[in-house]
Amino acid sequence: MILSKCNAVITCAWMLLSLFPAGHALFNSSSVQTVHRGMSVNISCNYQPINDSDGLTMELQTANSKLCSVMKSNKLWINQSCRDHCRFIWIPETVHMAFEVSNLQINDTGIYKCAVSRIIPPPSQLLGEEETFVQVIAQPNVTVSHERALGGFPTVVCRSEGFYPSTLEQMWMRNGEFQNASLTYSINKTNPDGSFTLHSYLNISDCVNYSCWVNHSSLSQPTIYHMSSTDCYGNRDTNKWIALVTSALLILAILMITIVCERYKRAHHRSPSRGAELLEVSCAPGSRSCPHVDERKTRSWT
Ligand SMILES: *[C@@H]1O[C@H](CO)[C@@H](O)[C@H](O)[C@H]1NC(C)=O
Ligand SMILES: *[C@@H]1O[C@H](CO)[C@@H](O)[C@H](O)[C@H]1NC(C)=O
Ligand SMILES: *[C@@H]1O[C@H](CO)[C@@H](O)[C@H](O)[C@H]1NC(C)=O
Ligand SMILES: *[C@@H]1O[C@H](CO)[C@@H](O)[C@H](O)[C@H]1NC(C)=O
Ligand SMILES: *[C@@H]1O[C@H](CO)[C@@H](O)[C@H](O)[C@H]1NC(C)=O
Ligand SMILES: *[C@@H]1O[C@H](CO)[C@@H](O)[C@H](O)[C@H]1NC(C)=O
Ligand SMILES: *[C@@H]1O[C@H](CO)[C@@H](O)[C@H](O)[C@H]1NC(C)=O
Ligand SMILES: *[C@@H]1O[C@H](CO)[C@@H](O)[C@H](O)[C@H]1NC(C)=O
Ligand SMILES: *[C@@H]1O[C@H](CO)[C@@H](O)[C@H](O)[C@H]1NC(C)=O
Ligand SMILES: *[C@@H]1O[C@H](CO)[C@@H](O)[C@H](O)[C@H]1NC(C)=O
Ligand SMILES: CC(=O)N[C@H]1CO[C@H](CO)[C@@H](O)[C@@H]1O
Repeated sequence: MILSKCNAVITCAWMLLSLFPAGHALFNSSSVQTVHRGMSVNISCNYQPINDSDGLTMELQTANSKLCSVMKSNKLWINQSCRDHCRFIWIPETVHMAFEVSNLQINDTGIYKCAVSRIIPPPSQLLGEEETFVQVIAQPNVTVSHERALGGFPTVVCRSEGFYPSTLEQMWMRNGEFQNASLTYSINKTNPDGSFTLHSYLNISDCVNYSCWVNHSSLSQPTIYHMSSTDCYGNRDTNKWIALVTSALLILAILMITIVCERYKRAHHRSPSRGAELLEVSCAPGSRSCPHVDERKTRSWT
């Protein structure tokens, strides 16, 4: 469906060209194209046909595969084969031929070659080829957060994930001033899709404005990611609350054990044989500290 439409467009375009005088330029050059992941690139074939009646083939190749090839015969473009995400572009106004490769992924980085050959009349002859280096880049996804720490000040973590190529600068700033890099601990890893991830840890000793400065070729300029200081205090408050609630519950438990034990101790004084049995039953499942608490409380209260 798409191919037949394409075929019609190409044919139509070629017919349009026939109305224009054909150029004589025949040259090659090398160039670099930098493209964000998921975007498209046009690989130009810097060749302009000399003779309408020539039979030509145009091919888009990478180091290890043929992505697309188109043939012109009898003034018609015949689709031969194009892989997914590849198509032939023909602009009659500028007599421009190119291949478009869309939805580029990190592993699509490499050299692309467009080659034009004449097959009719024989012998076949390479008329021109152009190499383009396509550099796919991927932006880091940056997050700044605290690692939970019970008591004391936490560690702050800056995570730059899924970037490509691997060169990335990541630095910590404290109140707007760069921190000495020797204080930072970093982990660098490769993701399954070929992108990279960099985590930087910084032990902090105060709750001020910490931010993460990141620079990468995919960013138009270095970017600073902030972490609010209230966040830091918030975490410490949470820790304090956890500690407070835990202590309160512990004290309550000790008090209850003490009261229960005290009650049975008194019962034991009144009726020794029955009391001893009851004390054993009530204290055994509670804790080993029961008789200890019992003794201490007895001492302090009497
Ligand atoms: C054109 O391509 C040929 C062979 O690939 C190479 O030797 C030549 O230097 C290229 N010319 C330019 C201007 O790039
Ligand atoms: C490639 O060329 C086509 C036709 O000129 C144009 O529509 C498209 O936007 C171009 N794509 C890129 C990525 O430049
Ligand atoms: C184009 O090719 C045809 C057949 O191969 C030939 O007769 C004709 O002279 C050529 N024209 C030009 C301008 O080279
Ligand atoms: C960035 O990472 C966060 C957390 O892992 C995720 O929710 C989000 O979708 C990511 N954003 C992009 C653009 O990948
Ligand atoms: C991460 O590791 C790769 C491969 O080992 C390396 O090329 C790159 O420079 C490292 N990046 C950083 C920011 O350390
Ligand atoms: C970073 O710390 C190291 C060791 O503590 C020190 O030698 C170096 O001068 C410091 N660098 C800066 C820029 O403060
Ligand atoms: C940060 O603290 C942890 C544990 O307290 C320690 O193991 C680590 O070496 C510290 N890192 C730096 C860069 O000081
Ligand atoms: C390239 O990467 C994409 C997505 O990351 C994956 O779907 C595809 O299989 C990879 N291609 C090759 C040849 O490894
Ligand atoms: C932290 O830095 C941000 C951005 O520069 C600023 O908006 C905020 O007021 C600062 N907070 C404190 C507590 O200094
Ligand atoms: C940021 O990175 C780009 C490319 O990686 C580089 O050209 C630029 O000088 C860097 N900027 C700063 C401020 O380091
Ligand atoms: C030579 C060739 O592969 N031609 C194909 C062009 O596209 C149409 C429509 O997809 C096919 O039917 C042809 O076989």
